[in-house]
Amino acid sequence: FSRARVGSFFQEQPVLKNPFLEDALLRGYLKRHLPEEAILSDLNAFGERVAKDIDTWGRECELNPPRLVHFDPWGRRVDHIVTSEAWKRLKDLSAQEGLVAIGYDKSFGEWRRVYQMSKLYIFSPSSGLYTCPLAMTDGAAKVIQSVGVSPPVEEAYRRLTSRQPERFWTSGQWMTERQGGSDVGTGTETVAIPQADGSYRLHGFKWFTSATDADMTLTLARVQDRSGSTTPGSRGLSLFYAEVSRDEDGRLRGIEVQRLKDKLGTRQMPTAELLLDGLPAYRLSEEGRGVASIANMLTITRIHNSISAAAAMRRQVLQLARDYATRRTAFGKLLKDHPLHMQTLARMEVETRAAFLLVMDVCRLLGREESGLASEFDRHLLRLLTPVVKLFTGKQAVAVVSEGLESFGGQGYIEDTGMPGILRDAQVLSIWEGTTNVLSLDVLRCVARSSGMVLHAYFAHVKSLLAGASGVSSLDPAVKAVGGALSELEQFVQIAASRSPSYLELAARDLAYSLARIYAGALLIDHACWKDASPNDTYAALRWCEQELCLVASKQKRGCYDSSSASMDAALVYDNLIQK
Ligand code: UCC
Repeated sequence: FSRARVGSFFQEQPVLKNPFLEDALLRGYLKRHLPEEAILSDLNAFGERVAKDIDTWGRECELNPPRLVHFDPWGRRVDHIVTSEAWKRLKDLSAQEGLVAIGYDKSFGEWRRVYQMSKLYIFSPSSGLYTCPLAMTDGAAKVIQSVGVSPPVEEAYRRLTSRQPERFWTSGQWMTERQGGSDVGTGTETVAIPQADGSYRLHGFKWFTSATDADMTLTLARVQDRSGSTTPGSRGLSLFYAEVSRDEDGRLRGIEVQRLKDKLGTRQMPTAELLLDGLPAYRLSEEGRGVASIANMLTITRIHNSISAAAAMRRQVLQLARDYATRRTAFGKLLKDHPLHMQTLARMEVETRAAFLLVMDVCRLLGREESGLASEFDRHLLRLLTPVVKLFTGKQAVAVVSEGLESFGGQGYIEDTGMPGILRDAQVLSIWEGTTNVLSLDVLRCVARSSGMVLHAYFAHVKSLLAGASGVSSLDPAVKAVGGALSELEQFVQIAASRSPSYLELAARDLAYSLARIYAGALLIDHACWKDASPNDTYAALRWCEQELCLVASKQKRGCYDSSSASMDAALVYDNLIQK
């Protein structure tokens, strides 16, 4: 008998280094827009913590997912969601590092959101999905701010934006019910029964409530009148605030946790089905203004979603794949010396840069709005770009992270490297907080509601970014490409304005993608014109602008949005059924 020989070669694993120091674009962007020493050194120190400690905590959350304990040993219903120690540490860390608070700190002026989101960008891939409760916490603080920081939510606002771990609260966002996650207006069945003291009791079933261990929540319900009737549709929905608390017997007040969801990814985070059985709540919006009032929360969570998307791409490409390429030898040389491998990583890098600049621009606009500096023009841009950037980066993240896994060969497919989890988690980014199609339709709606003013602001801003690059000969091909695509888009809009709503609906997704690609091109060009820009910035802009930027124009020419397309699409999808 002898032991099998296992050989002496073991591949070195990729090493996570300080994600702030490793990110040339992040540092360049901040140096350009926010060159405050205190902020840069805070981000540097935080990046060090992420690489040294926090990444391990995030991994621990994946390895020890939450579980639900329904009953105590003596049979009493307790509904305890048991989370890992690391998940709890991440809550304290989030308060200490001001991951929500910075966004509400007026001392950082119009750049408060860029600072906050830069920190979240560094944190996100190591956060064990703690960024999800933070997104909802931030969104809840924003909603409270918009309805007024006064009782009964004054204390909640202070806690949501606190830097003290013992005071810090997180919030849930319980919107989704059984009848649907997208069509909230039709699908919400939860009723709110008025109480003598002006508060309400909520009764209903929430089908998908993320980070259910939150301290409070915002949710939608229909107020019942004296006869027990409610108003159907969106016009019947109001916004409610409720605290998650326990009674003297340790039972959740007015809530039963039915079960935790068994999800493809984001398993670090407790997502539950909740029966609301008399949950005490306060109405925050006027009656019937629930959707409009919670829209502020959706704006914030969609921006967080976009940051997580850009961060997932950055971690795979810059942090891990490029480090691995300096360690792994195949066919006689390191991966970094194979030009085809470098081409693949460079393409991912270009996608990541575009995503980063798109998201940061939305954060810049949000910061301007919140500090009172936004023009009408800025507000229109923010409204249009929020869904565009969310839907676009969500799709990019899935593609780039998937490609990133391949750059590790078979190891990218091995569970305990931690990499498959990044792909699983990325997949949710295009689904929650509004799917790609729902957000494409949101783009159409905001165009219609603003009588086209959001597009007017968009065209004007892209033109001003391009004007800044005139005379920079190295960028000429990119400037021409974006300028040409913008003219095509303007023509498309003129033609589409006279067509039926169904024509626009078929064009909605391509329109959103065109808006994103053109805008990203303009931002990459703008960044490459900055005085301290590098040749790599120029190269990234040129490469991005080589692709088809205005999809919607070429598809329109091919008749893709004509009414015959809709029936042919359906016939193709149901091909075998029609033949029967
Ligand atoms: O809860 C979920 C899981 C939590 C996970 C959290 C993760 C956070 C990310 C973490 C990163 C790591 S998922 C649930 C997500 N659900 C959605 O996102 C809903 C998707 N559906 C939509 O967005 C739809 O477009 C609806 C529900 C908004 C459509 O409803 P309506 O009633 O048909 O909407 P209307 O009629 O278009 O708009 C009603 C009002 C209007 O205001 P007024 O009446 O003043 O004109 C709109 O202008 O709401 C306003 N409004 C908006 N305002 C609607 N959408 C928006 C918007 N996006 N921005 C501003």
